[in-house]
Amino acid sequence: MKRLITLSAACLLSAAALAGGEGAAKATAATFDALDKNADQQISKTEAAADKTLSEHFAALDTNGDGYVSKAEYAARSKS
Ligand SMILES: [Ca+2]
Ligand SMILES: [Ca+2]
Repeated sequence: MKRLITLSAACLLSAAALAGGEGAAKATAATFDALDKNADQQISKTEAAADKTLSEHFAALDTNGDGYVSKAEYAARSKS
C-alpha cells in the first residue's frame, strides 16, 4: 500500500516537471495578461498590487522608470 502511494507521488512529480519545462515561457505571458486588467500591455502599480511579489519588486522591474512594467520588463525579471 505504501509502495503504491510512493509510486503515485513519483508519477505526479515527473508530470509536474514535464509541464514546468515546457510551459515556463507561456506561464510568464499568461500571468502578465492576467495582471494586465485593462489590456494596455503594461502593468500599472494598481494592477501589480494583485501580485505580492510583483508589487514588492515593482520599482526594480520598471527599468525605464515610466511607472509601468511592460511585457519586456516583466519577461526580463525571470532572467535576472
Ligand atoms: Ca494595464
Ligand atoms: Ca517601464
